[in-house]
Amino acid sequence: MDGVVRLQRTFVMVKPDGVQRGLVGAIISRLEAKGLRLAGAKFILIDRALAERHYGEHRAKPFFEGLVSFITSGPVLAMVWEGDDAVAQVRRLMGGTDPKQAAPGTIRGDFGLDIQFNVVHGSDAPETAEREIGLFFRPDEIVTYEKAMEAWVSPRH
Ligand code: 3AN
Repeated sequence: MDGVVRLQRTFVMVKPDGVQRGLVGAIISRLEAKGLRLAGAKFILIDRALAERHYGEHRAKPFFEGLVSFITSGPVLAMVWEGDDAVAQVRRLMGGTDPKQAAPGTIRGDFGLDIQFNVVHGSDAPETAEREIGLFFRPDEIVTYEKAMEAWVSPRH
């Protein structure tokens, strides 16, 4: 990396399969251990309208219907995480979209076998993160605070 600190927010969701399989704690642990900071969370059932907005870019894809019915099939944990380069760092921790190809050590690489039941979602770019956070959270539901350990994670903040 270039050593530049980019404080970012990203949207992360434990999908219905991750909730049903009891992986919520394990996923949160990995993001916390990395040094990212939880800034918002809600445990919800996504309705069809929100699912279609969230996955709007995939509307024309053959897997769109399946994706919408999967993401509305059970509760999810929607979260906002922040930290230096948070968007890309969460993507690296999650691993590739297809758990069969995702590297061991990543969330999907360690916990999944199916491209749709891939346990977790994370925004793919800062602009996407802003849009997705706006779909799921009101501004007053995002908590701004500091954690004492942060000077030991990102000393140049
Ligand atoms: P990512 O979640 O890694 O950003 P996207 O944005 O390409 O991946 O896809 C969104 C979601 O659509 C994925 N998380 C996955 O659940 C589902 N998906 C992507 N490609 C396929 C596919 N070929 N078949 C079924 N589901 C898919």
